[in-house]
Amino acid sequence: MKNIIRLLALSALFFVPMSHAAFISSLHDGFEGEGQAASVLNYNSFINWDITDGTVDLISNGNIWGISCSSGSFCVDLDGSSNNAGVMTTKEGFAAGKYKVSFDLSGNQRQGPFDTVTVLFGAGSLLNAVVIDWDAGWSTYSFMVDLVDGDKLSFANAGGDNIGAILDNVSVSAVPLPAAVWLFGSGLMGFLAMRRKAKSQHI
Ligand SMILES: [Ca+2]
Ligand SMILES: [Ca+2]
Ligand SMILES: [Ca+2]
Repeated sequence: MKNIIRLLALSALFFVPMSHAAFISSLHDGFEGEGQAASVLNYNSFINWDITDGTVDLISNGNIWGISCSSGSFCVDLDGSSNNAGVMTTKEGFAAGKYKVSFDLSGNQRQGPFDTVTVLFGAGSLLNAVVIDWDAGWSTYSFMVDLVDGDKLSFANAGGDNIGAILDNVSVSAVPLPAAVWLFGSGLMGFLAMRRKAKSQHI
């Protein structure tokens, strides 16, 4: 009986890592799936994002403000329409590991001088603070990051003049282990199999 209890306690220990399944390992969002017909000011119903402070605007490509998205029909003005620029944070946390993060950002396309966008992971690990001129065209920004379990990605435009940098095509992908590691792993397995075979021939 004692052994069974011990076994149960041990298996409970082994099952702890299963909770990692709650974390995601990729996110690709060009804001095309929100199901809106036009721009929505102070939009707060994103599929993949919580607005954890202030507001952002969902922008329809070529709207009355003449804002062009990087691709597709929708993108996001990171400074909404409430005089309090938003903080956009992924709803889900990412599983620990190495990731490639990229996103498209343009200037606010309306008035000078510039906007500053802070890109963060987790509890304040700064990925970058992008200073972007109002008339800067679309650029893709890419980074490699090491994440711990539960890290969330967030974007925050400084200020609150309702005119923020424009975000599109956010992509976060886990970077697979280098092929060399797999080769080494299968080589090791082959070696062990050979050893096992050699051993059995001795008997
Ligand atoms: Ca888009
Ligand atoms: Ca706005
Ligand atoms: Ca601004």
